[in-house]
Amino acid sequence: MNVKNLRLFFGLPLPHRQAEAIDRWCRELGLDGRPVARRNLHLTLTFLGSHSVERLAELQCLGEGIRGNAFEMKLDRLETGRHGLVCLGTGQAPEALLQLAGELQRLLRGAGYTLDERVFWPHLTLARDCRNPPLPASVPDFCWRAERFVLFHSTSDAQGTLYKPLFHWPLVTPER
Ligand code: 2AM
Repeated sequence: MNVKNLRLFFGLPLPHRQAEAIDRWCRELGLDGRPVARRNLHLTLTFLGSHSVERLAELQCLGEGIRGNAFEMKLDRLETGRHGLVCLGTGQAPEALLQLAGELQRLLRGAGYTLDERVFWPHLTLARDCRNPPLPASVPDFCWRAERFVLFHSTSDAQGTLYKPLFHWPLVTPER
């Protein structure tokens, strides 16, 4: 394993209760692909790819420089994507989420990172490589207050994939 290079992404972690509820709901979909483990459920803000450990200090500073607002993250749609991806999406992406993802991308590009050119698509992946469409027994209706964002390190070994939080930063509730 190359320990000098880390596969990294910024994302929103899920509170334990929501992860449990989503996992329970997902099991009832009878998906035939590779499910995302409950401990790894998250919403990606921006994916960085593999970078040297030496860049972590710079990424920590970059995260610290972001003043994002907290928001209600609603997941109320079942969506599908490329390569048999099944995920939860949102009917209305909060402005603060779009601002956070946009600000991260702007700062990262400014620091020389090459990012995905596709338009930001807020989604929480449930499973990959599904061949048959999911058959939901109920409409998804999940919501939590996003109060922090995280830099994750994605690791894989014989035990499976684990997204380890490296640093986290608060999202603040604006005063009225
Ligand atoms: P996905 O859920 O749409 O598959 C960790 O791998 C996270 O980063 C996943 O949520 C994954 O998105 C996202 N990710 C992985 N590879 C990516 C890529 N090449 N471009 C954008 N996002 C990626």
